[in-house]
Amino acid sequence: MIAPVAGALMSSFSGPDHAPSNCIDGTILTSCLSAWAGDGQPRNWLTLDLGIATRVVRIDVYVRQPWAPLNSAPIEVWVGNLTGGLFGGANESMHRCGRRYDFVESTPDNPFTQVLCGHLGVMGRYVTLREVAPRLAGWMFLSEVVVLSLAAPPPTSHTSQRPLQSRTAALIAQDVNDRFRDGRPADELADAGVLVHMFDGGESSAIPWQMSALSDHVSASLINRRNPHLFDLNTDAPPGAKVGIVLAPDTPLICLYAVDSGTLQATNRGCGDTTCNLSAGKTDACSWRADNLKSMLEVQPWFAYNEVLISTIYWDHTLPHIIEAFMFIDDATGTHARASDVHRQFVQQYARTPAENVPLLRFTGHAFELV
Ligand SMILES: [Ca+2]
Repeated sequence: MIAPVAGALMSSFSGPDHAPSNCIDGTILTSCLSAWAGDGQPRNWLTLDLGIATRVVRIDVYVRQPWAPLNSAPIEVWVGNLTGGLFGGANESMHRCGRRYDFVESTPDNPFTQVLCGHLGVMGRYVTLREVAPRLAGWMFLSEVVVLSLAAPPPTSHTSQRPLQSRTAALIAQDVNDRFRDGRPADELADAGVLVHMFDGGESSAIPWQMSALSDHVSASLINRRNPHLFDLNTDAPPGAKVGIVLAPDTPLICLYAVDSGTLQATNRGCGDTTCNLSAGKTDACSWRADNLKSMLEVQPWFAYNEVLISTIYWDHTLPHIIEAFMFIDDATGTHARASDVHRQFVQQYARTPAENVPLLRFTGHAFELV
């Protein structure tokens, strides 16, 4: 699970646009950058404060911004109870995860670098990335650092010690159809309907269910029987384009638009700068807060699809859980074949895990049929 981060400190930073908080703000499009350090200067470092001692199993590092300077020295990742970068290599309260890294820039098929801390993880309140010494003059540049911890242990009651039974494909299809049939304007996602991301070119080419990290948000639509409209690339869609993913009903949303708002270039993780409210009555020039789902659905035009935004970083780090089903709209040549191909790849990837039950569904506009 993603560990909450309470704050970040850096040895120095080059200005307010590159503050250390930019490396923990949930978007890969903002970065933290140290001030220039000359030859012989202390090495640069970035420390994340997790607030409490946490068992860290993995740290994922995004480096993305084509104009920016590359890191000028290899970087080590440490977990423990000390803040800052001045601890000694043999300090018993700090433990290094992985090796020394020359973090490379995020690419569509390799959005981040994984730093592993072993199967059991490493306990610590602080995660520090620091340059190796000795070093030459240069910068330290990172875009986002995500800390993964072991999931909290289950409560120790007799009933919770039984392993969770994974749902069968038929049961998942039934759950999706129940939510579609009963969906209505409501603030809880599971009460409002079914969340669907239609493939729109933002996916990784090598792994179609992984986002490419070219954007910090992913677009989806919340549909139900009352309003089943979906983004589908319309008539110019190539064969097989009308394929999508049904997202888990616990997926957190960033913000909401009552119509397609072309958010790709919008600031503030796609949410823009104007927040909707009921008295303004606007439907397209503003975004609704995620906890105003009911209001957004109430103003959504009956003939249009809505646009709901999800964090790319959340998506990356909750695979395969975020994927409840694959789906397709069977009205274009090759769509069923393309969907089957993606679904087969996914099931092979997650064989012998609960995710191997993720079904493929045909969406008719009225229901999801198990294929
Ligand atoms: Ca960032």
